[in-house]
Order: sequence, then C-alpha cells, then structure tokens
Amino acid sequence: MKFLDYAPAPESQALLNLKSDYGLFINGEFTAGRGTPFQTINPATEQQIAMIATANEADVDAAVSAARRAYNGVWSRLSGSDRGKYLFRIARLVQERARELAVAETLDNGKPIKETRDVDIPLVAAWFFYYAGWADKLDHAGVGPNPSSLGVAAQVIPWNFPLMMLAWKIAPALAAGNTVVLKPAETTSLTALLFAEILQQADLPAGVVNIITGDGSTGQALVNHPGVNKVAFTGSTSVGRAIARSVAGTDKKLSLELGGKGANIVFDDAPIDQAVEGIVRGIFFNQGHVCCAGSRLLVQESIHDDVIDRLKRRMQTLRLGDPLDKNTDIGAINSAEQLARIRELSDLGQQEGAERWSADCEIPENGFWFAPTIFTNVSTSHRIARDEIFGPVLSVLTFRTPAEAIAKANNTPYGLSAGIWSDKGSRILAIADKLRAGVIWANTFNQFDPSSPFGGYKESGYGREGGRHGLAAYLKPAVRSGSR
Ligand code: TAP
Repeated sequence: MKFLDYAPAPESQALLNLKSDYGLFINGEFTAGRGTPFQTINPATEQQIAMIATANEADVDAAVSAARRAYNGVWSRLSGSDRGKYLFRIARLVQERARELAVAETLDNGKPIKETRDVDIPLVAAWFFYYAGWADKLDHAGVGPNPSSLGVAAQVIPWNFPLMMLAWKIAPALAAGNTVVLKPAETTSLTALLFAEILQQADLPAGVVNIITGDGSTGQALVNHPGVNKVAFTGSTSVGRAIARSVAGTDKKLSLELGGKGANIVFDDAPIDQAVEGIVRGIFFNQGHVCCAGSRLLVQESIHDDVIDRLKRRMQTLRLGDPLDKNTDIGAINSAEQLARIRELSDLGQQEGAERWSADCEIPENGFWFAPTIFTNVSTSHRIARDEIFGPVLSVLTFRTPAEAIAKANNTPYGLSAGIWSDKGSRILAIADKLRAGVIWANTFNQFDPSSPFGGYKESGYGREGGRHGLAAYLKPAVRSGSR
C-alpha cells in the first residue's frame, strides 16, 4: 500500500503497536483504498496517529458485493445459535483487547481514558454479549414467528462514541442474520479497523462485516448503493434528512438516530448534591459530545441559586487535560471543526444576553480544548437553548410549575432524552409520561444498557437501538404461505 509521507507520533505507535497506515477491510482482508488516504490525528496533540485509506465508489461496490456473497453463501444459512457463537467470540476478544482498544479510542477521539476504560469498551463487549444471546431467539423480537433477515445492512456512524456506535450497529445486524458494510466517521476510523482485526481473530466468515473508511462521500455512495437492503445511520439531523431523501422511493429499510437537546429537569425536592453530579454527568461526560446530553438544565426557580452555586463549585474540581491521564475528567474536543462550532454558538449565547461562566482551567497549548461552561439567564428563544452545541456547554433555564417544566422541556424540535430529579416517584412518572423524549432517566443521567431501547422522537430520528426493538430494525416478518 502507498500512503502519503508523514511524521508518525512515536509514543502512540510504540504503546499500541499501531501500524502507520490502515487499509479498508473488505471480504475479510485489509486492502488499499482507491481514493486518496487521509490522516487521523490525536485531537489532544494534533499529531498524526496513522494514515487511513479512502474508499471510492468501486471500493464501496466491492464491499457491498462481498457482503452480498457472504449473506447468500454463509451467513443467512447459519443457525441462530451458530451466529451467536461468533458474537460471543467477538465479545470475549473485545474484553481481551479492552486495554488496547481503550487507549486507541482515547488517542483517536480525545475522550478521557477513564471513560473509554470504564464505559465505552465495556459497553461494546456488553452489546455483543447481549445480542449473541438473541441470535437464536428471533421469534421473540416482536416481528412475529420465523422472521427473516433483510440482507446487506449499510451502517454509517459518527465520531463521538466510535466503537460503541459500531457495536450498537453491528451486533444486532449480525444476530438477526444480516451482513454489514460499515463506514465510521472520518476523524475516528482507527478503532473500527482494530475491530476488523478482532473479526479476523474470531474467524468471522469473510465478507460478513466490511469496514470502509473515507469522508461523507463514501457514506453517501454506500447508502445510495442499490445492493443495500437496510440503512442505519447515526449522526447529524441534516445528514439524516439527506439520507432519508435518498432512500425514499427504494425498498431499503431505514433507521435514523440523530441529534438532541435533552432537558435535565431538577425539582426543588430533589437530592441536590446527587442532582449536581447528574448535571455534570449529563453535560460534561465525553466533553458533551453526546446526542442525548442533558444540555438544557431546567431548574425550579426556588433552588436555582443554590444549584448553580454548587454546580460551579463542582465544575472547579473537574480536571481538563491529557486524555490518557486516568484522573482527567474533560478530554479534548474531537476536531478543529467541532471546536469552532462550540465557540461560535457560545459566543452567540453571550451576544444574545445570556450570562457565561467557565471553570478555571489551564488549556493545553496544542490540541482542541474547551473549558466546561454554563450559561445562566437563558431564554427559550436563545440559540443556545435551541441548537445542539455538542460540546461541554450547559444552558440553564428556570421553571416554577411542573406544567411549565414540561412545556419548556418539549419546546425543541428534538426528542431524544430527558432527566427528571425529584424525591417523589409519582411525580417522576407523571412528568415522564408527558415528555416527548425517547429516553428518560430518573434521578440519574447518561446510563446505557444493551437491553434498553434507545432512540428519538421528532427531529431526533426514528427506529430504536438496543433491546429487542433494536433487533426488529434488522428483521422482516415471515412471508406467510398463500400471501405474496
Ligand atoms: P454527521 O456529520 O452527520 O456524520 C455522521 C456520519 O455520516 C459520518 O460517518 C460522516 O462521515 C457521514 N456522512 C456525512 N455526510 C454524509 C452523507 N451525505 N451521506 C452519508 N453519510 C454521510 O455527524 P457527526 O458530526 O459525525 O456526529 C454528530 C451528530 O451525530 C450530532 O448531531 C449528534 O447528536 C448525532 N449523534 C446522534 C446519536 C444518536 S444515537 N441519536 C448518537 C451519536 C451522535 P464523515 O465523518 O467522513 O463526514
């Protein structure tokens, strides 16, 4: 393979034994892409980690053809329990290589090692274990007896939880008997290619999973490919809309997981210190690069000052810096583009009259960083209360009555997540019933479990991932005899 000249980042290469360049993973083998390779960098240092191949249309076609051959030749003929064995094997290999995957994910994405180590990678393994158990129980997936797989699934994922999003996509697709072509995000393709090595270790039949890297045009070529039966996309609402348009009029099945502007609602009877922890977890976990982040705090007026005081004190204790340091709470912003967007929206918040406050922290000289920030005096018309910032920036609004809390929480084009903090279970249930959000946490925030369906309403997309609902997205009902 030929790639561009570059100066490698020696410490990361040595630590992980990373290669200097990575090809596409098609039909069980790594192969050079026909497009121009691109560099993947460590957003905490701006140093190059490796060069990654770009798939052009011919490569996309080769990947879809490989997936089709694998579907017809092997995967659709295997019993559910045999498919499950492969998934169990993949889950165990992820556990065996957990440390390496955590470090690689942190290097390539910028998120703190304590998150990749304790959240991302364990959840990747959990997703494969969970769906391994489902592979021979598809009759109970909710689409009737003897459901069929769809065929070849095209899956396009974002950069905020690279391996976790990959697991959310690949595990149910394979369990349901589909084969896959997956395109990771351009800035975080590395760990998907390490995962491809795991597929080789697991002896997964060639072509069952193909991983093609590149920019948005590679993703576009994949979802538009006529050989694809299912498109599963996680990413921005704007790209999701474009994909929905391109899939319209075809028989491709589509699921979309898009953006969010989650409300974290704190009532005056809530345990305040716990709520403050939940607010921090809601917006500063993964630098706020979380579609279901609690990016709008709705706090009852009577406790506003107390909550904000305690929140600011807690924010002063957050450590921003080297993502590989296990004491780091706030890592790097994933890319220069994302940092520019966070800065732009935050500056706009100030111009619109909201009050800005950031924790004091030293910002490293290189890399992309943004101090944890809150805006108070925010009104529902402010852009920072409406637009997804996708960064460590919290917009604080107040409410007096439960009805006002519900109205403000629902006053968004999105409908992905919400949190409710209250001492009263009955209040939590009553409010949850009226929120238009696919996921609602009670006295906690940003907790994930493979058995729990996840997805949105309104402009947050449609379809669910996780649980049996996640399987149903990759199945169709059996054709009954006598019907056509
Ligand atoms: P996008 O820019 O939408 O990119 C997502 C993926 O789509 C990337 O792999 C991207 O490739 C690819 N892509 C770009 N243009 C495409 C096109 N025209 N056709 C097909 N694929 C295309 O989103 P992002 O910036 O990576 O991720 C952030 C967004 O994802 C946020 O809005 C966030 O809320 C959302 N998100 C949602 C969820 C759920 S579960 N709802 C989870 C995580 C993230 P490149 O990277 O090469 O551009």
